[in-house]
Amino acid sequence: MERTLGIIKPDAVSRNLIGEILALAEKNGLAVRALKRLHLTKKEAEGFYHVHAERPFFGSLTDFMSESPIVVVVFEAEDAIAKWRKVMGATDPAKADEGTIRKLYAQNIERNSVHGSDSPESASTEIPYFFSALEIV
Ligand code: 3AN
Repeated sequence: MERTLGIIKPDAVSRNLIGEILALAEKNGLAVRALKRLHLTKKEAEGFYHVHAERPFFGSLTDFMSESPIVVVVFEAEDAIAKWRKVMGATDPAKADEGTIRKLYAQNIERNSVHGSDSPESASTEIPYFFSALEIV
């Protein structure tokens, strides 16, 4: 079994899409092992996205991620990382497959409703950024 970090981003939480997004995940075999709603500070958003610090969209992305609450979730499944990324769809909603979360709900490439770890290495740093071992059950 593998674990991955999912985030329901501010654009989706503020449009009351938490339930729809979790339902799509669960229907695709991703089990929720930990879940919480929180409002990141700008500094906390910068810490989470530090690998993108040099990208031109870093300032705008971290403003967006700290504008209003998010929901963070640990999913578990066989191949959870790939499975969740398939359910999310491509980063750019214009390129996302039909039926994916980003095709259904994303507003643009930045306000794209969800995040998912992209490798076992990123999952192993992203999950503990938000959850202690005692919170994952
Ligand atoms: P993904 O979330 O699909 O793994 P990344 O890791 O390349 O994509 O990008 C992280 C986040 O940065 C995206 N979810 C999106 O919100 C934002 N982002 C990526 N590319 C762009 C871009 N060209 N312009 C604005 N925001 C972007």
